[in-house]
Amino acid sequence: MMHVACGANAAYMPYVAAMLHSLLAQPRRMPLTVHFMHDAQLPEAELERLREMVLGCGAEGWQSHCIGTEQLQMFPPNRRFGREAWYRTLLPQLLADQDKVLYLDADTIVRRSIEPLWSTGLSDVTLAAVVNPLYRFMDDGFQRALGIHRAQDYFNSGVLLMNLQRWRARKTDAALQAFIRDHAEQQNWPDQNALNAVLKGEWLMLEPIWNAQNIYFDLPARQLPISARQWREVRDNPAIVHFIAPFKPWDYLCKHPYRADYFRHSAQTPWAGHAIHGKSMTNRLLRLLPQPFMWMFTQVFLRRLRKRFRLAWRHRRLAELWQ
Ligand SMILES: [Mn+2]
Repeated sequence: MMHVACGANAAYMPYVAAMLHSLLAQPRRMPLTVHFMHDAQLPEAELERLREMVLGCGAEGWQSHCIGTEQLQMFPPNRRFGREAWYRTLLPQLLADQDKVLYLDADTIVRRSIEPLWSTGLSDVTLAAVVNPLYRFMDDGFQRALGIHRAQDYFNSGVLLMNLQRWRARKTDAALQAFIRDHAEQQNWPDQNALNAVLKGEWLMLEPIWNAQNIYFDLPARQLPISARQWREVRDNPAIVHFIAPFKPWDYLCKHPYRADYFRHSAQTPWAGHAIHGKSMTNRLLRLLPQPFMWMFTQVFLRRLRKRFRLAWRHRRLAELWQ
């Protein structure tokens, strides 16, 4: 039995449904159980809709796990990420009878059978994951603070093949709690940084096709810590596409090469036809720019501009006070 876990809040139900639809649309020989993590705020009817869809799509098993606030208490709040980001770290406890689980973020789409991934050997590692390279304009100081000095030593936590038995045996929960306690400050990627810090040297590097992050489509091979062969494969035929920030398929500004895959699956879920975000006049113009420029423009340039305006405005106020 393959065990696949994911989680969502009410706002993310349409997206996690599309992900699960894509997962169940792939050919497979092994039976599969879906583990869905949510909180008590999720309406019962929404949960039931997802359960019906998953079983209707042919999953052999369905288990929902309601996460109580007490289970999330130790996790610090974050400006960008909800506490749902920490759900994946609860899997070793939640699936106490299982040895292995494949965790998938709600913002992924599966395009090929996951059976080769599922059968990856994990005998000497706590998990398997794909490298998360950084763009050049990003500050990698946070990685050095975590004790990570090479680009290929930092993994993305959106797709995790977890060795639950080893996690429990090596008391990874305790190590994670200690890290969180000692690093209460805001982290750019909270759960991902914690996992990378705690599992240094304890994880197996997967082929990039299993977690095709935007950067693999944005940059040439020579700027990435992967081979030319891996670069071609991940772009031509990714097995799991991961729609990283800032633009998700449901954002008007998204120009991801595999965006259509998301909509093809979304259209076959009970949440079909959900709203597209950010269809404003400014964004209509912005969308004409090539994607990396759009990215830079909204994430770096606009922010700086806003900051400058706010400062200028404050200076004026001060000047007025002096008069
Ligand atoms: Mn994600």
